[in-house]
Parts: sequence; C-alpha cells; structure tokens
Amino acid sequence: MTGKIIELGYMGLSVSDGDAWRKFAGDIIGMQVIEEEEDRYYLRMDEWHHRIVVHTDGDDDLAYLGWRVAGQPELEEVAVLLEQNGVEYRVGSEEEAQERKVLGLLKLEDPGGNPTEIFYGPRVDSHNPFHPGRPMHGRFLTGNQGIGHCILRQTDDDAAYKFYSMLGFRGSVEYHLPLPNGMTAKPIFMHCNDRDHSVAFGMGPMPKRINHFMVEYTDLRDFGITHDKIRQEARDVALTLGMHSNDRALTFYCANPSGWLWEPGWAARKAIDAQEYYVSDIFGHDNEAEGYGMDLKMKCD
Ligand code: MBD
Ligand code: FE
Repeated sequence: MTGKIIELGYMGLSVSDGDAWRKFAGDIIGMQVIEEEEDRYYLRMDEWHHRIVVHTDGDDDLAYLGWRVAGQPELEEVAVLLEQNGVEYRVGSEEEAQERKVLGLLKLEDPGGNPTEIFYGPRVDSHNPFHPGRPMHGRFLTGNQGIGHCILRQTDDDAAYKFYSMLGFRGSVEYHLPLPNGMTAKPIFMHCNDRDHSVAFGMGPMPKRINHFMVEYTDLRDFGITHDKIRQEARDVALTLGMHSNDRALTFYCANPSGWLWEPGWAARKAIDAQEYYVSDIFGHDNEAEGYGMDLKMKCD
C-alpha cells in the first residue's frame, strides 16, 4: 500500500510562558491567536479552526504531531497497516476527536517516542476569514503542503526511517555534514506531499523532542518583516539568513520562547522524486547563537 498521510495537519505545543508565546506567534510570526479555553489557546494559519494548539502547562516541548489522512477509509487502512507492522496504537474516543476538532483519530508514538496522531476531517472555519496576528502582505503556505516541517528526536534513525516509510513517506539521507567532534552528520528528510520535507531526523542526541519547526510565507515581504522583528528584539539566531540545498528555501533559525528553534522560510521548491544528497548549503546559514542543536556547519569552505 502506498502512503495515506497527506500532510502535517496540526501540532500541539506545551509551553511555560503562554504570554511570551502569544507575542512571538502573533505579533512576530503573524499567526492568529484564538482564545477559547483556560488551559490552552489556538494558533491559526489559514481557514482551519487552528493549526497549532498551545498548551500552557509548562513542558516547553512538542506535545504531539497530527498527520492527516483523507477520510475514514484511509484511517482504517492506516490502522490495519500499523497492526500488520506491530505498531501499537489506540483509536481516539469521541471526546478526544472533539478535543482536537477532527472527525476521527488514532493515537500512537513514533519510534523516538514522539506523540503522534493520525486523523481525518479537520474543522475548517471557512465562515471566519483568517486574520493574521500582525498585518501581512501574503499568507502562510499551507494547503496541500501542510503547516511546515519539523526535525524530531529519534534514538534509532533506521527504525524511524522504516516507520515513516511504512506510512508512505519518501526520503533519504540528504546531507553529509562535518560535526565538531570529527564525525559526520547524516540527517534524513522525508516528504508526504509537495513540501520538500515534512519530517526530518538524524541530528544526534537532542534535549527536546523537537529541534525546530519551519513555517513558510508566500510573500518575501512577510518573511523580511519577521526577520526585522527578530533582529530588532535581539532574539537568538542560531543560523543566519541562508538557502538550503535540499528545499532551496530562504530561511533563518531563531529561538522561540520555549528555547527551541523556529525556522521562518520563503520560496521552497517542491519535493523531488529521486533522492540526492548535499555536502553544503548554497549561501548563508552561518552559525551564530550556540546551544540550540544547530552548531553543525551547514556550508563547506
Ligand atoms: C532544512 O529545513 C533543515 O532544517 C536543515 C538542517 C537542512 C536542510 C533543510
Ligand atoms: Fe528545517
């Protein structure tokens, strides 16, 4: 069976400073903050009710990822696939589906122990126009490319590769990069739609489940304004403005209020079919603030 996952549909974050995140996600990044409940708030990026749930309970880490399938038959097919491959999962209850505002979901963990949800039927509030948290010239690139990509912690990269391949993702090692200790980093990038990668791993040991989340603007002006705001507020930048070899996106990496990285981006190319690998990024992406798990050299001399 080929892959049924069609996009990274939503993400749950656990944060200790809800107000700092409101300011970061709303005023700087441009997401719409939706307040409905006591213990969480929502971030909107498009017509969906939300794309990110911010749980204000204090973990400062990824809480869960939500991978979308088209409908109920596909969810049942994924359940069969998980069973055939000996992956434990639970069918989410009606209450759990309501909590996520989806029609149905499965709950499991990926091989790295990252809480993973596979769902269908998100609530789309097409009656309520998206209203960015700060004025924007364009939009967030979502649609059939999902909300972005993330780099996740794994303890066994081969197991992770098998798991995501089993779900239909394609990808490979896409870089060989020298590490300070003389070893070579061989990160793996995988896609499930036109976005160059929706999930990546293989960056070695990480203190948190997530290293970074990439969010893409449709308009260079919005990307530039975000970069200005980050610089004006002197927030930590781990990698400066630059262009990746794999997705060809213009990006930079800045610290979010939970102490992991946010990668605003613009103009990524679409995923390619046949695998390639690179030994360097194209320009920029110089190391700046240290200690965010991005201290490897992305560019050869
Ligand atoms: C990415 O999005 C990324 O985060 C890294 C480290 C390399 C290539 C593309
Ligand atoms: Fe990235």
